[in-house]
Amino acid sequence: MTQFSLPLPLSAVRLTDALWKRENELVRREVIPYQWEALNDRVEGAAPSFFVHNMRAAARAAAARRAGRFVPRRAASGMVTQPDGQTPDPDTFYGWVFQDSDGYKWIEAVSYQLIQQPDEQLRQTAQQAVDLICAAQEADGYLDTFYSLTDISAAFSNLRDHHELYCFGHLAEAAVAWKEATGQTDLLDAACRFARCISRRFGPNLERGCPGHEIAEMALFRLYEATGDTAYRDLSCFFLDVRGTEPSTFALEENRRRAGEGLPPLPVTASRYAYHQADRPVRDTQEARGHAVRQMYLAAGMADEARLKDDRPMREACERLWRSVTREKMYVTGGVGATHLGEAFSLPYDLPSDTAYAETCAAIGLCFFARRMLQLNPVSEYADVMERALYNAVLSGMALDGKSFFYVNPLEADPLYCREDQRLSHVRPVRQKWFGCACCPPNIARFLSSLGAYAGTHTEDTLYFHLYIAQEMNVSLGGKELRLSLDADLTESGRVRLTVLSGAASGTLAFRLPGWADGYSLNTSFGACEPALKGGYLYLTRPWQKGDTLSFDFSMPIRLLMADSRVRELTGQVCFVRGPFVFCAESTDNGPGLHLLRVPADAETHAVPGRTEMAGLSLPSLQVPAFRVTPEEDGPLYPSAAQKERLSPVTLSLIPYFAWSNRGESEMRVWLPRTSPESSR
Ligand code: FUB
Ligand code: ZN
Repeated sequence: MTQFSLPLPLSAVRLTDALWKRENELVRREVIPYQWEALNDRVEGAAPSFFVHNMRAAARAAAARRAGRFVPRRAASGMVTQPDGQTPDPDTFYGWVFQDSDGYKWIEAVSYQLIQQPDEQLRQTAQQAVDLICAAQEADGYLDTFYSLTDISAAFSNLRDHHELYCFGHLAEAAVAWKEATGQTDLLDAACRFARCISRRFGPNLERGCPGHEIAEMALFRLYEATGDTAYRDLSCFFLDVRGTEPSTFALEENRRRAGEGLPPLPVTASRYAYHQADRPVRDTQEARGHAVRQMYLAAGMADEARLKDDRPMREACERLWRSVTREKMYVTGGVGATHLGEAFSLPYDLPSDTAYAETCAAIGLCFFARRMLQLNPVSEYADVMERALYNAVLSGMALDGKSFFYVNPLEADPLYCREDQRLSHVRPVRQKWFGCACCPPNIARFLSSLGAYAGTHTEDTLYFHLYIAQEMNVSLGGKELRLSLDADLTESGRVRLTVLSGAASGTLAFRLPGWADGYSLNTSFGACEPALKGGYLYLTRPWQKGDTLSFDFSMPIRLLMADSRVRELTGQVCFVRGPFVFCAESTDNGPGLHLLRVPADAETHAVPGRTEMAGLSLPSLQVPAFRVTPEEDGPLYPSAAQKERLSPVTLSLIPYFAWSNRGESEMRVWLPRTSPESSR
């Protein structure tokens, strides 16, 4: 059996990184308390969540059913904002069908924080949520407030659209994390009861069905790895195996609903369900398609299956999916999902900057997928992409003060057009406090709180450093314990220093040679050594002991990138990157009309790195000699192409993309037009 690597447990890692420690603490200090208020609908001016409301109502309904009392069917209310003076009905379900998942993600985030730092008050607050969830569980283990409060007899009748299995997945993720953090099994028992309830209905000799919005797949594998109960693994394999097979389970359930309404059946061919990644068996996947978050979560589940079952065809499908995403459908920021129509992947190379969707959750999903690909095969490309998404498309999702969030992460925004142009109605040029559909904010909270589990993975005798996030860690190498310190600050430079703080062990430390580095130098306390290079990792095998140090200096040049010539929207445009950071221009620094800026082809050689302060954080910045076009007043709309643009020299100030829109409303552009060779100066 191939030896695959596992993430370091969060309890073994302590972040010390200037950027990520701050973000982690921001989540703990600002985001988690704020989100608890949001889940309780106590944030003025923010869209209500209804998580606590729905759970309380479902707990009453479940108690009534347990006591044998009749609970009438009720209509749900789609109301997500409360008109003045209107009090929600205490027994009505409000919001989206997946509202439960917001609270589950919050508990998961709290759990990761508690693992890193015990906090009795926070634990007690989270316990309130856990108790509420347990009380809302039906006697048979079913747990979904939408159906509990509307028509429980219709449970599992619309897996395609109604997210019960999605909510289950988030519950299971939260439950495992809560158990790891507190040692308590209350939520885990609830998740396992719900899993058993699902597996009494769906399975090889039972009803065919699979999640309309994936996540249950990876969550069931996690439940299996946490409990050792193979039933959860097998249920996940069943969901993966049945997906995309004929006749389509989504079509069959739709026809059952149609029959109830006296409507004729629709064709039952799977090909209708590409949006749900269910148009073909998952092992035949050729391309990333449909809803981007669903596709990324499915990919993560597939990669888990490939690891846990050593399933070659599944692994090859993951590799094809990876290539499709990262070679054809990913923004330079690591954002994925180019169209707001269905929050979905678009055609290959269709990557518009201003109408981009690039949902924060989808970038998080790409990180889930990348980490799992690294577990299967430590190849630096996976870590390069994970890092790109993390430092750019994920981090942009949260304001520097942790108080507001982006759902959509465009690469170009003009507040005027965002307001006036209906085609951009999905793009917000400033982060929002909360959303009626609030999937992203708690997802960032749980992901950033668990970051320690993404930087490194290990096998019995090898520790892989995938991300250079400064941290201290306890690891076992060849059965012996080591305490290590990794020092790095990628906002400054590519210098990375590893120190053995205590212990002695023999084995391999494998360091990623980052894609952004031109080369590296290595100094060690134990003399010259020549690491072996494989798959973009530098392998050093030796006996390690207290006091050993090694320092890599990965060069971190400023680079000017252009897009593949098949990306229609980016013809003639360039962007700046340095290390893991993609840079952008804001009108706050560069004046309005960013499209009038012109970047010379040799700009990278003249660009100068610097620092800028924002919200108490010192960030990297770039100063770049460039030009600005002066438009022809009263000129024709379409002058002769022989006419040269009138250019004036300017110095561009660029900031990291993730930090845009932290100083009030501003125009922003990642991709900037190049000067044409004929331009006059
Ligand atoms: O459907 C649940 C979540 O809400 C999805 O992951 C997001 O894309 C949003 O639709
Ligand atoms: Zn989201």
